[in-house]
Amino acid sequence: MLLRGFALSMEAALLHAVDEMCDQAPMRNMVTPGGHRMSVGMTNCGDLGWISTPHGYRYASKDPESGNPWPAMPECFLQLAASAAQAAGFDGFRPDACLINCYEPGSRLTLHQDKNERDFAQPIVSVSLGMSAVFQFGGLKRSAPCGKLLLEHGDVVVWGREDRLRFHGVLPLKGEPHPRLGERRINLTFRKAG
Ligand code: MD6
Ligand code: FE
Repeated sequence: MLLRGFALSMEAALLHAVDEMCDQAPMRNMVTPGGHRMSVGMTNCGDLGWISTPHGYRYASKDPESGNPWPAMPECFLQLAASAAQAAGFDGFRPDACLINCYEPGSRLTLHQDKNERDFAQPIVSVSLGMSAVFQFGGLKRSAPCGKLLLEHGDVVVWGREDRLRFHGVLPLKGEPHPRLGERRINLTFRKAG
């Protein structure tokens, strides 16, 4: 379910929290099991953080760069994730992981499924900030045709139930820089991973 502009009223608090988080656990370009450096910068907050390593994808309770636990999930993140999930019909969503993606010109995320979480009955809440991006959503097989959706600053998407394992990706940024974030798109994805 797409909730257009759902995060707009919390913009200032969200961006402030992202800045603080990146001071504690800086954005980095992780390496995939295939040996490629990802073009999207990533960091995490919450009890668990999603990481890619040359050995695979997984959730980890510590930032492998520093050995420290990931920064705590800010209260405004928890509130936004729970209220968006509720608006999409998922009561009681309490994420334990938030992956923060940062796109710059040329960054893209190839088609993938989110399947490192324990319980696929739990939704994923995805918040877009900054520059717009075209989000591709496909089917349950990589080869299925993709629909396209323009996600703009403040939009929130809730993924769940029969759509939870759809392939999806993000095309390179185009369009106008964002007044506050410049040529960047920040995406927050909230999950109950553990
Ligand atoms: C992004 N989002 O929008 C990347 N995954 O930058 C995702 O990969 C994603 O938005 C699972 C569920 C929702 C998402
Ligand atoms: Fe994903």
